[in-house]
Amino acid sequence: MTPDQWIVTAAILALIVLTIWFFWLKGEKGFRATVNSQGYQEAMILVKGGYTPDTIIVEHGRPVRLIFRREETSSCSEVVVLPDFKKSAQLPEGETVPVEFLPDKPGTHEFTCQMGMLRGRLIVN
Ligand SMILES: [Cu+2]
Repeated sequence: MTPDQWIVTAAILALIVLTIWFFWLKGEKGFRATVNSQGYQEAMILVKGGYTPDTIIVEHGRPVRLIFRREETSSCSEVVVLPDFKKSAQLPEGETVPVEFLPDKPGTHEFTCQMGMLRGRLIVN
């Protein structure tokens, strides 16, 4: 390759790196719910000293199913509450509990344990 071609190649590579970097930085931090065959946006959430993942990203207007699995005996996390969607659920230890609702309000919505000590976020786009 001639020096000119080297410069062009380097410039193109730099552009590619910059593009990836830009989108990567711009990307939201959180778990994007996956759409299942019934059209639900689903996410599994492990309840153990907190919520994992603690940030779930969903699209506005499409039904959501959050599947909680509590793997601890601490009574703190016995109940999960989604005040913005008027939802709450008992989470017996070792059981998988689905919570379904329609995310009709864009924005960030919290879900917490009954006392508000454990916190997670649902981001509706
Ligand atoms: Cu609690």
